[in-house]
Amino acid sequence: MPRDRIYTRRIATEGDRPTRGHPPGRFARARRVAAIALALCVGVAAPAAAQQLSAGAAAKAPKADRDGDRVFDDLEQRLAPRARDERVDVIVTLESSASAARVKDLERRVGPLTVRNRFSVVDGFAARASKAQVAELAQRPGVVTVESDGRVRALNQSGSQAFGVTRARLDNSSLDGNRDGSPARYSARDMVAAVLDTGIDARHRDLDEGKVLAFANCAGGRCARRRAFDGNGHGTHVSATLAGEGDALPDRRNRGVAPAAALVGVKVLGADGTAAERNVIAGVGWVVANRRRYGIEAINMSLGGYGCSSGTDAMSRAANRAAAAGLVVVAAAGNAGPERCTINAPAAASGALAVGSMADPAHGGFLASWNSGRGQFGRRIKPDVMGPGTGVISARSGSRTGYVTKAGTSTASPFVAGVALLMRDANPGIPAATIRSRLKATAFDWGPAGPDIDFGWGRLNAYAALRSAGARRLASPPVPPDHRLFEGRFAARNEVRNFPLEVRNRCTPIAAGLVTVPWNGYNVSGDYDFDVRLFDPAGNEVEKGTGLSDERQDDISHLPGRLGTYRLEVSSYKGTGNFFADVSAGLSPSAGAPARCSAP
Ligand SMILES: [Ca+2]
Ligand SMILES: [Ca+2]
Ligand SMILES: [Ca+2]
Ligand SMILES: [Ca+2]
Repeated sequence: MPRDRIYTRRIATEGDRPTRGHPPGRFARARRVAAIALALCVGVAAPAAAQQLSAGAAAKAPKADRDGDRVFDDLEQRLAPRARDERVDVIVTLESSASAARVKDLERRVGPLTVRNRFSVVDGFAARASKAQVAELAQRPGVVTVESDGRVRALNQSGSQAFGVTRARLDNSSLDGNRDGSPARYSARDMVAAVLDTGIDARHRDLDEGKVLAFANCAGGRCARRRAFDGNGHGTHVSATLAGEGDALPDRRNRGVAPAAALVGVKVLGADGTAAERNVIAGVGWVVANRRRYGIEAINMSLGGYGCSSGTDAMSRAANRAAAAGLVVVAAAGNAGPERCTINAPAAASGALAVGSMADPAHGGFLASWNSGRGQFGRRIKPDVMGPGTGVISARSGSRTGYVTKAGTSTASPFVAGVALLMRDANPGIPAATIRSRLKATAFDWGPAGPDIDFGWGRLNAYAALRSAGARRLASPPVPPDHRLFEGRFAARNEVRNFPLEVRNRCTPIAAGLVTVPWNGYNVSGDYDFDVRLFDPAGNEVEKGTGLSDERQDDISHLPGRLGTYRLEVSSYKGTGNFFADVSAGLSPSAGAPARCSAP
């Protein structure tokens, strides 16, 4: 292997990496410290909700009680520096209902608590309690856990066609979420999704005409009905991705996944995109209590707490309760990646479908490097599936016809929730658990064979999911880009592996995502640094990977200029270990080709 050549050329290219396809500021690699600083700068440019992702994830204790003393690690961490009488917001879960009498009885034992709310959807309550009271509460019979009432935030970052929805609706135009006889009218008899978010701007053309059947404001932890509004814009974008009519434009090209479905807005996040966890628990409770009244079939939560969760916390239990009540619960996996164990509640709940994000294969098809995931508690695998989460165009709040492009698992989650609604539209009797399992079983397997901690069960295949749910007339599945997985191991630095790619159509980008395993966190110490480059049939280098600040992943996207054998080169710039590379490309004449592409 020509190690010396590679090494020499590497030095020449340091700090000069292309940034295409990624959020801004992701080109640093020569100086690891600078790279971390840049990650924080990305947060400043993003909405407030996303700012703390990079900064807070590493230090945050998980939502889990690893030592079994009934006090969650996140609360232990929060209480550690505090005095005995200092009070913090907590959530207490109980073996049975948090009746007023039961809470009063606890107060008689541990002293007065400032009770914020008693929950209906889980047995428990939110309160302010001192460090000493937390210790006493954990000893009381009937108390299951005491955890921090932490913050949740909208999971922002900033292609129906590629994920099979467009083709499914071409084959069966009745797959739109309408079930009450008129696509122009909205009612509880239509497919209905509840969107727990910052609100919904129901004056946008894509969300007007009665689409928002009801709106509840749960700010402050108690839900009350009021007129729909969105002081942030996140919830509006999410809502229109799920069910936007698309009529803000004449050709309706930005319509949502289930454009004739109705929505119920549940405002749990403030205008700054954050809120206390108790708001979310209250919001889920409101949806469960009102599901029959408004015909709610699914819940979308493009939000999450900080730090990873074992799925046993109160928000996760609320999600599980909603799933047990028959609702399809879909939650964004989070954008806190690529650190280990970054999926937070409610996506961590076993009853929630945790959605990670990928670029639309037409735009490259790689795993979004900000995905949360990678090794949850025990043997559980999260995320569950990958949806489209880069360059997603959807309604802009505060405008009648405006659109805005966003990215992140926030945008992938409502897409999957929309597909879940269409599965119910095709088969109203299908249980929520079956929808979850079919969405997973029909996904295209990416990454290492079988479910894995990066891609979960794989890339959403909406067409196959709808067919498996019983949707009729789906007889012409779209041909996805060809997918190859290359795996290997480097025993020393500067080793090189080459993988040939016989490209047979020029309409499908060659996209490669190199992932280094075992995962080793931010490579600030330079433990691993593997690189990927692409050479055309003439041997010219046409692309080199856009490694991010984490260095665990290195991506390429290239529209081939010619047919023939391209060469993907993977090399170890630093460190040793295993790697895998997912490649998507047009290795057969028709694979993944957009309908309008006429190149051979
Ligand atoms: Ca503990
Ligand atoms: Ca209707
Ligand atoms: Ca409209
Ligand atoms: Ca896999």
